[in-house]
Amino acid sequence: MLSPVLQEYGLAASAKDISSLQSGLINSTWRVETRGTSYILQKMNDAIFKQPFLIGENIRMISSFLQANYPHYFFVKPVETKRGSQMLQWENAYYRVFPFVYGSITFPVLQNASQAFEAAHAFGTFTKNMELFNAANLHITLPDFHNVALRQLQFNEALKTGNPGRISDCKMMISEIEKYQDITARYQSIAQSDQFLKRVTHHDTKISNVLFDEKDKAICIIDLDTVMPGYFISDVGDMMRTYLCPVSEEEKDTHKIGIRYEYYEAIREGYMSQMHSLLTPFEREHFFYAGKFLIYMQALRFLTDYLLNDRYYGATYPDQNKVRAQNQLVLLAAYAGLEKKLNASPKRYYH
Ligand code: GN1
Ligand code: MG
Repeated sequence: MLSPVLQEYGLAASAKDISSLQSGLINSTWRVETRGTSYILQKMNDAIFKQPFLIGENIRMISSFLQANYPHYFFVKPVETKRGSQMLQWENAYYRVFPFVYGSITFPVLQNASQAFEAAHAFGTFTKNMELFNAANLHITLPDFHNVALRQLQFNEALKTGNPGRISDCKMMISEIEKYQDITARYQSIAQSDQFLKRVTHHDTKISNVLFDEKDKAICIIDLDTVMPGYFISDVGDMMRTYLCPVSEEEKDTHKIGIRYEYYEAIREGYMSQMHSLLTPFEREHFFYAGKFLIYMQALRFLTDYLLNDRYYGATYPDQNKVRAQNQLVLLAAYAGLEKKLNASPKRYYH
């Protein structure tokens, strides 16, 4: 079924093996082995990315800026089709191909704090290198993606229009959410402040979006679909959400959820070694807040989706989005409880 797509890339004849890769909740991904070379093929979810071609344009702008200003910065560009396009439309779906980076490994969860440092350093370097590029030139591929105030409104709406059985089943979680209204209020003051800047932001800094070499050093970051103008709390927050806990958002056993302090320090060191001098003092004060902001927003998004019958994330078993929301709320409570301790840990910002 993918053969006409590969044909457009001139790969159909040489493709020997196509295997599906489990990566992310939104797009579908395959590894394509051809004689001599491997590729990553992705089918975009156009129910979510309504204008996939804008992603291609963003990546084109970013890659030419980096090539001109940081020629040694390693960046994986999409492979062009035979007609010279970075994205292919075929039967109402959109596809892209990337070269597979030889020797690279990805991790579903982090195995040590040094990987957290490496990943945070890599995402920090990306934003730092893009500092002189005008972020406002990027297309907004997902409007209001990390606008927690809007996510809050959507959640409030789901409480009125959502599945009544699910709403009553989630009473405890719904009242737990109410305890965190200050997170949304704080976001609103951030959004109004001229001391909080919109920069080129990745918006999906999970560990599987970093390619590592066999010595655990980051090679590069991938998955630039959600690169848009944004606040640093989006990138740092998603690192906190996904690196600090020893288990993933899918974990049902909430006793396994906890915060690994040394990973927090590693994120801070890795990111700040690149970004400290660019952040305003007001932004720096919000380093811990970044984690609360993102974990809370993800809890809201999973619970909203559950109440609306899983129409965004889908579910492989009936209560999956409820499990994910519960997981994120437990993580949020654990994280929020450590504010003093994490803020007090020594800061260095070198390496
Ligand atoms: C989605 O599919 P993936 O893993 O790249 C989502 C992120 C969420 C994440 C939660 C476009 O990302 O915002 O944090 O699921 N991306 C989109 O697993 O909604
Ligand atoms: Mg993604």
